[in-house]
Amino acid sequence: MKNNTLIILPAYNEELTIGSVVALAKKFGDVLVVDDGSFDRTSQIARESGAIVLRHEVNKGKGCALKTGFKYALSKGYDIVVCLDSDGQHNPDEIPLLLDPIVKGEADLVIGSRYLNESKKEIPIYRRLGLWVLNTMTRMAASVEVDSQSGFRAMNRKALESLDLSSDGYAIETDMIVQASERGIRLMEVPITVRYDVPNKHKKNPLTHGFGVLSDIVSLIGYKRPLLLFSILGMMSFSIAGILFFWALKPYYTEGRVYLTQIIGAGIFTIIGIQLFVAGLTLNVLAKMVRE
Ligand SMILES: Nc1nc2c(ncn2[C@@H]2O[C@H](COP(=O)(O)OP(=O)(O)O)[C@@H](O)[C@H]2O)c(=O)[nH]1
Ligand SMILES: [Mg+2]
Repeated sequence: MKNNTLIILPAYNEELTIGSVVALAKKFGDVLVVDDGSFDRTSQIARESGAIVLRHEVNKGKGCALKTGFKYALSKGYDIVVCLDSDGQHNPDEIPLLLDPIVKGEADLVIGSRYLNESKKEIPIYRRLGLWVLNTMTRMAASVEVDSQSGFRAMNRKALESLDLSSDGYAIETDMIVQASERGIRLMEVPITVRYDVPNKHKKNPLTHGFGVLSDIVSLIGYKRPLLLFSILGMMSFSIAGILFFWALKPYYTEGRVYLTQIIGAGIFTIIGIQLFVAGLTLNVLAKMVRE
């Protein structure tokens, strides 16, 4: 091992960009490409460019690829890991920006953020909306406001050792933040740039990607803070009940009658709301018992 830094590049069918990302990244440490069952020449080009390559025979997801990388870093004794996307959206020349606070001992986990500079203007509008939802959900789960979906990150060994990540897909980004906030890992953000003019910048359709991450984050919140999640769902149910109730009563003053269907609807949503609250309370007690 010549370096104490391992740069981990999760890659799925990135033959167009992997070579240049590896070439630029290797100035800053050893480079590990985790080829996650690509069916193009990702592994071959990564190896030719000077990266260590680990390959999953079948596609297991970005989170799983990162975990393979983290395990490798721990087993080989690296002090620092950096993760970035291998599709060319992140600029490897910005790696030192993320390393700096770690080397200086100011943070354990550094996240490259698109929101701290002009970079956020580059984010397409439809993505901004989705990112806002995911950032808000992450804030609910971890009580920190960050660019939660950014894959450009650096971590020291302390952070690496204390994370025990369960997510296999893109939700790993939020999972890391939630655990960091629970385990006393010092988190910091630094501004980075993100390019949106690269060929295969998104592997997945934005809608399925967004909803996939959202449902994973909701289950993370359900697991970490069940009372919060179920209270919100309960309140939503009560709000619907309230609207139906007013709708049902409206004709009472003018015509002296009420809408029966809306009354029944309001009753059903009230019952659902109460059940959600009870479920939240029960799960909260269970979650506490499990943690103790
Ligand atoms: N290992 C692995 N990497 C993946 C997978 N899906 C995406 N990636 C990598 O994760 C990074 C980000 O994925 P991308 O689809 O560009 O995410 P987006 O830019 O947020 O839409 C890229 O480097 C991809 O090659 C996967 O299933 N496995
Ligand atoms: Mg991308």
